[in-house]
Amino acid sequence: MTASRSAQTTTGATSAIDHDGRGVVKPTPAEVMEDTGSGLDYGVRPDRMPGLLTPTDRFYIRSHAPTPRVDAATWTLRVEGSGVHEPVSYSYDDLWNRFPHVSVVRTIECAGNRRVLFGEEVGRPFAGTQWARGAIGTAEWTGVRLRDLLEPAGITPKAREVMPEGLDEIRARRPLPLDKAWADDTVVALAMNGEVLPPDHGFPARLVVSGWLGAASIKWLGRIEVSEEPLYVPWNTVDYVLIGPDFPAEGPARGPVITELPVASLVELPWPARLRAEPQVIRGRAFAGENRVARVEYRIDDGPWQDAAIESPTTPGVWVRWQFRWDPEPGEHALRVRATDDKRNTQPEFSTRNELGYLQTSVLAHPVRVEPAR
Ligand SMILES: Nc1nc2c(c(=O)[nH]1)N[C@H]1C(S)=C(S)[C@@H](COP(=O)(O)O)O[C@H]1N2
Ligand SMILES: [Mo]
Repeated sequence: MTASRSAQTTTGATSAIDHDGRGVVKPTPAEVMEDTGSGLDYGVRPDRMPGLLTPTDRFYIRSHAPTPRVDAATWTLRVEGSGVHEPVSYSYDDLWNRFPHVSVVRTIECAGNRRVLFGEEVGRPFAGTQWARGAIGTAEWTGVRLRDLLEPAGITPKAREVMPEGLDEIRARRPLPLDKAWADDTVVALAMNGEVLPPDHGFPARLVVSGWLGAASIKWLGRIEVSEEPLYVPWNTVDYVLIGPDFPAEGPARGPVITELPVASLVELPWPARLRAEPQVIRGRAFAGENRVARVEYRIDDGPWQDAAIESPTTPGVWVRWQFRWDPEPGEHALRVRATDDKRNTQPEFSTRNELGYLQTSVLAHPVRVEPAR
């Protein structure tokens, strides 16, 4: 990185902002990523997703503060709080060598994904990161089960919440209930797609919380608090909660806390799309949080809903790939896709209104212009 400005934080982590005002480390070329304009947040281009796994070079980045540079040699991960008998501390080496490793393929999606489209749906833009459709990605995460790191501290019978905390400037943190912390696929990841975790995605260690909003998957872990009392922090009281007339405050929280993500889908074409009037395959993804995607349907203009073929395993916590064949007529078209999960939840006609513009899930009319075939 050239001409960088660095700030030392109390943890020994350093954060850097480059001369273009970017707070991220990896290159984010426009050929594969969409710049939201915040200097920190970049989405993947939906038409540049080659496989089930999102290559790390284009995996979306959502960071509330610049990527901290953490020295793994001196880094420790501490487990403490009222819910443990004896605090413990692990080194980077401990995580690599003292524990069994698991690898899980899991999708991470930001609760604010598609916020720009949500704004168009309600006729007024939302504040917050200006996501189009790219705040979602799937990787193979390798590391240690969270519960394997908690158990040695001795969990008290009254322990109820587990709160991972990041080493970034804002100390990002958000509690999980004990049962989610104990899940087989709640993992402290050290590697992503077979490579050591890159700085922007949480080096040296990040949490991966399957099927939940991305904000639960805390990056740059430094501390894990286990508590016998409920914990209230910004990310479960004023951010990442549903705020609005339909949602009464819940204690210190301005509304219900967002946890698992509802079913939604994505077409792997630019928005708007331009196609030739010739037979072709239209591809996309659907994701249902902790549920399985059961069905994906598409509709061209006012035509009937038809089934798309699901081309990958339907696993909770992982998106599926779908496709269908289309021989479009020249002209302007609206392509609609609607996914349904195994609990019979279907994408609705309207997203659930909320002040911060989270959870856009309504069926989108994807604009497609078809040019005559040559
Ligand atoms: N420490 C820390 N962890 C964090 C964040 C953050 O700003 N700081 N952002 C969260 C949010 S809102 C999302 S959507 C995911 C994004 O993960 P990614 O940047 O690896 O795609 O990380 C989560 N973990
Ligand atoms: Mo997010």
